[in-house]
Amino acid sequence: MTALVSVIMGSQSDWETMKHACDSLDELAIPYEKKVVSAHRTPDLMFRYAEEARGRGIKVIIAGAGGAAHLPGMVAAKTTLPVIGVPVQSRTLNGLDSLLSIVQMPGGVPVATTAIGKAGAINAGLLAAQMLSMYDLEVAERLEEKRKVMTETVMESSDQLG
Ligand code: RP5
Repeated sequence: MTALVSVIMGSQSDWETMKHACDSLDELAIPYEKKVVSAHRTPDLMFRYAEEARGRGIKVIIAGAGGAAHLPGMVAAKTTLPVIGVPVQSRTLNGLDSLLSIVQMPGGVPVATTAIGKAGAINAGLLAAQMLSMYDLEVAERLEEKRKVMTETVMESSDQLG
Protein backbone atom coordinates (compact mmCIF):
# COMPACT_ATOMS: atom_id res chain seq x y z
CA MET A 1 0.00 0.00 0.00
CA THR A 2 1.35 3.46 -0.87
CA ALA A 3 2.59 5.34 2.18
CA LEU A 4 0.53 8.41 3.08
CA VAL A 5 2.64 9.50 6.04
CA SER A 6 6.39 9.75 6.26
CA VAL A 7 8.05 9.22 9.64
CA ILE A 8 11.65 10.42 9.52
CA MET A 9 14.19 10.86 12.29
CA GLY A 10 17.65 12.33 12.60
CA SER A 11 19.27 9.20 14.02
CA GLN A 12 18.61 5.57 14.75
CA SER A 13 18.81 6.62 18.41
CA ASP A 14 15.51 8.55 17.90
CA TRP A 15 13.61 5.34 17.10
CA GLU A 16 12.84 4.60 20.76
CA THR A 17 10.74 7.79 20.69
CA MET A 18 9.54 7.80 17.09
CA LYS A 19 8.22 4.23 17.20
CA HIS A 20 5.32 5.66 19.19
CA ALA A 21 4.29 7.79 16.18
CA CYS A 22 4.35 4.60 14.10
CA ASP A 23 2.26 2.79 16.75
CA SER A 24 -0.43 5.50 16.47
CA LEU A 25 -0.48 5.09 12.68
CA ASP A 26 -0.55 1.28 12.91
CA GLU A 27 -3.50 1.44 15.28
CA LEU A 28 -5.45 3.54 12.78
CA ALA A 29 -4.37 1.39 9.80
CA ILE A 30 -2.65 4.29 8.04
CA PRO A 31 0.13 3.30 5.61
CA TYR A 32 3.45 4.99 6.36
CA GLU A 33 7.15 4.74 5.65
CA LYS A 34 9.96 5.24 8.15
CA LYS A 35 13.52 6.31 7.54
CA VAL A 36 16.62 7.83 9.17
CA VAL A 37 17.41 11.13 7.44
CA SER A 38 19.92 13.43 9.13
CA ALA A 39 20.02 17.18 8.58
CA HIS A 40 23.70 17.26 9.48
CA ARG A 41 25.04 13.86 8.43
CA THR A 42 23.04 13.35 5.20
CA PRO A 43 21.98 16.87 4.12
CA ASP A 44 21.74 16.05 0.41
CA LEU A 45 19.50 13.05 1.11
CA MET A 46 17.32 15.24 3.36
CA PHE A 47 16.76 17.83 0.61
CA ARG A 48 16.06 15.18 -2.03
CA TYR A 49 13.69 13.33 0.27
CA ALA A 50 11.74 16.51 1.11
CA GLU A 51 11.56 17.62 -2.51
CA GLU A 52 10.29 14.26 -3.76
CA ALA A 53 7.86 13.41 -0.95
CA ARG A 54 4.72 15.02 -2.44
CA GLY A 55 5.32 13.44 -5.85
CA ARG A 56 5.53 10.00 -4.22
CA GLY A 57 2.07 10.42 -2.66
CA ILE A 58 3.07 11.40 0.87
CA LYS A 59 0.49 13.71 2.50
CA VAL A 60 2.08 14.49 5.88
CA ILE A 61 5.66 14.33 7.15
CA ILE A 62 6.46 13.60 10.81
CA ALA A 63 10.05 14.53 11.61
CA GLY A 64 11.69 13.75 14.95
CA ALA A 65 15.09 14.99 16.08
CA GLY A 66 17.00 15.82 19.22
CA GLY A 67 19.59 18.36 20.34
CA ALA A 68 20.35 20.74 17.47
CA ALA A 69 17.12 19.47 15.92
CA HIS A 70 17.23 21.02 12.45
CA LEU A 71 15.54 18.18 10.53
CA PRO A 72 11.87 19.26 10.80
CA GLY A 73 12.58 22.89 9.90
CA MET A 74 14.88 22.12 6.99
CA VAL A 75 12.45 19.56 5.57
CA ALA A 76 9.66 22.14 5.91
CA ALA A 77 11.84 24.59 3.98
CA LYS A 78 11.90 22.20 1.01
CA THR A 79 8.25 21.10 0.84
CA THR A 80 4.78 22.58 1.18
CA LEU A 81 3.44 19.36 2.71
CA PRO A 82 2.46 19.75 6.39
CA VAL A 83 5.40 18.92 8.66
CA ILE A 84 4.92 17.82 12.27
CA GLY A 85 8.06 18.15 14.39
CA VAL A 86 8.72 15.90 17.38
CA PRO A 87 11.35 17.08 19.87
CA VAL A 88 13.26 14.01 21.03
CA GLN A 89 14.30 14.07 24.69
CA SER A 90 18.07 14.67 24.69
CA ARG A 91 20.32 13.30 27.43
CA THR A 92 22.11 16.55 28.24
CA LEU A 93 19.29 19.12 28.19
CA ASN A 94 16.24 16.90 28.57
CA GLY A 95 14.77 17.89 25.21
CA LEU A 96 14.39 21.60 25.87
CA ASP A 97 17.12 22.14 23.26
CA SER A 98 15.18 19.97 20.77
CA LEU A 99 11.91 21.78 21.50
CA LEU A 100 13.37 25.25 21.02
CA SER A 101 15.24 24.17 17.87
CA ILE A 102 12.00 22.93 16.31
CA VAL A 103 9.36 25.32 17.57
CA GLN A 104 10.92 28.70 16.79
CA MET A 105 10.44 28.71 13.02
CA PRO A 106 10.50 32.02 11.16
CA GLY A 107 7.18 33.28 9.72
CA GLY A 108 6.50 31.68 6.34
CA VAL A 109 7.80 28.16 7.00
CA PRO A 110 5.54 26.40 9.54
CA VAL A 111 6.32 23.29 11.57
CA ALA A 112 3.56 21.98 13.86
CA THR A 113 5.56 21.14 16.99
CA THR A 114 4.42 18.53 19.53
CA ALA A 115 5.38 17.92 23.16
CA ILE A 116 8.84 16.52 23.97
CA GLY A 117 9.31 12.75 23.81
CA LYS A 118 6.84 9.86 23.84
CA ALA A 119 3.63 11.90 24.24
CA GLY A 120 4.73 14.14 21.38
CA ALA A 121 5.42 11.16 19.12
CA ILE A 122 2.05 9.57 19.95
CA ASN A 123 0.31 12.86 19.19
CA ALA A 124 2.27 13.38 15.97
CA GLY A 125 0.82 10.11 14.64
CA LEU A 126 -2.66 11.10 15.76
CA LEU A 127 -2.38 14.60 14.33
CA ALA A 128 -1.25 13.22 10.97
CA ALA A 129 -4.29 10.90 11.05
CA GLN A 130 -6.56 13.82 11.89
CA MET A 131 -5.20 15.73 8.89
CA LEU A 132 -5.91 12.74 6.64
CA SER A 133 -9.39 12.42 8.17
CA MET A 134 -10.44 15.69 6.53
CA TYR A 135 -10.76 13.76 3.27
CA ASP A 136 -10.93 10.17 4.48
CA LEU A 137 -14.13 9.30 6.33
CA GLU A 138 -12.91 5.83 7.32
CA VAL A 139 -9.96 7.36 9.15
CA ALA A 140 -12.36 9.86 10.76
CA GLU A 141 -14.52 6.97 12.02
CA ARG A 142 -11.49 5.14 13.44
CA LEU A 143 -10.43 8.30 15.25
CA GLU A 144 -13.93 8.71 16.74
CA GLU A 145 -13.87 5.11 17.93
CA LYS A 146 -10.44 5.58 19.50
CA ARG A 147 -11.64 8.66 21.40
CA LYS A 148 -14.69 6.72 22.63
CA VAL A 149 -12.50 3.90 23.97
CA MET A 150 -10.20 6.43 25.65
CA THR A 151 -13.16 8.10 27.38
CA GLU A 152 -14.58 4.76 28.55
CA THR A 153 -11.18 3.74 29.94
CA VAL A 154 -10.96 6.94 31.98
CA MET A 155 -14.53 6.52 33.28
CA GLU A 156 -13.76 2.95 34.35
CA SER A 157 -10.54 3.96 36.08
CA SER A 158 -12.53 6.60 37.95
CA ASP A 159 -15.04 3.96 39.13
CA GLN A 160 -12.15 1.88 40.52
CA LEU A 161 -10.92 4.62 42.87
CA GLY A 162 -13.03 3.14 45.65
C1 RP5 B 1 20.21 14.45 16.18
O1 RP5 B 1 21.25 14.22 17.08
C2 RP5 B 1 19.38 13.21 16.21
O2 RP5 B 1 18.05 13.53 15.91
C3 RP5 B 1 19.56 12.65 17.59
O3 RP5 B 1 18.45 12.95 18.43
C4 RP5 B 1 20.79 13.37 18.11
C5 RP5 B 1 21.89 12.42 18.52
O4 RP5 B 1 22.17 11.54 17.48
P1 RP5 B 1 23.18 10.30 17.70
O5 RP5 B 1 24.50 10.89 18.06
O6 RP5 B 1 22.56 9.47 18.80
O7 RP5 B 1 23.18 9.56 16.38
O8 RP5 B 1 20.67 14.71 14.90
